[in-house]
Amino acid sequence: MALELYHYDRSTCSQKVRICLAELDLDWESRHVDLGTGKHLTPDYLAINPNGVVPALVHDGRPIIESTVICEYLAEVFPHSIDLSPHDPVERAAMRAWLRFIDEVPSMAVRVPTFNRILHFYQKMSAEEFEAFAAKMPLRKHFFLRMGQDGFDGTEYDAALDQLQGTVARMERALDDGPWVLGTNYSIADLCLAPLFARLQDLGLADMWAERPNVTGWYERMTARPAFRKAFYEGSRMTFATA
Ligand SMILES: N[C@@H](CCC(=O)N[C@@H](CS)C(=O)NCC(=O)O)C(=O)O
Repeated sequence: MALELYHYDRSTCSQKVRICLAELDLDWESRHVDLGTGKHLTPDYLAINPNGVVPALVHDGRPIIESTVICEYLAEVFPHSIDLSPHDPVERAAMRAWLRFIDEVPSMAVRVPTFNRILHFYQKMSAEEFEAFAAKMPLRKHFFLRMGQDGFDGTEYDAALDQLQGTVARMERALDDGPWVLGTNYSIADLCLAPLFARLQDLGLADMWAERPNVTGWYERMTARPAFRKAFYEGSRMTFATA
């Protein structure tokens, strides 16, 4: 099998890549990595992705990591069915500026409300077990230590929500020239944003764009795409059960 995707059903970063694979109409072999049981921290997986996070793509035996990089790679190597990246270098640079922003701002911010809703998982551990668990994270140790077993405090939570609201406002302006964030052409920027909105919806935060007609229309268009539906198969949305 040429393409193997190491991913987790409910990971937003994995969802991005699954949308991209579906848009490009590519067949891939699923390697499900269960974050709940720490499969992303096993030596075998760390040999593929030393950052100990999902997703990772393996193409003909060669690993490619970082969800946004994977999407750009796929669009470059398999451009058959749809152009997901502009040909014009200036437009491509504009797309990459969006991708950088998405990785640096909303993708980080959305973790704060997400993890505050799954604290029960960490609260089952003793303080020592939690510290040992955090220490195993190649990339996320300090994120988990800042969160602690009681979750992110009001200041950090408010800052994250402010960054998410700022993202929605920025999109609303960009979508004046829509229907997609770069204008007429659907691109990797749209499919990287979509899972963040699905997560906010699952968190009960969809009010954030209720008064934003451009973003509302964009999300409706996005979720109507066959690729979105394929990527968000049964069991891939967060339910935030507390059991
Ligand atoms: N910048 C990385 C981030 C990947 C990432 O944070 N993945 C999360 C799931 S969305 C993960 O594996 N988390 C593991 C954990 O929280 O223990 C990418 O875009 O691929």
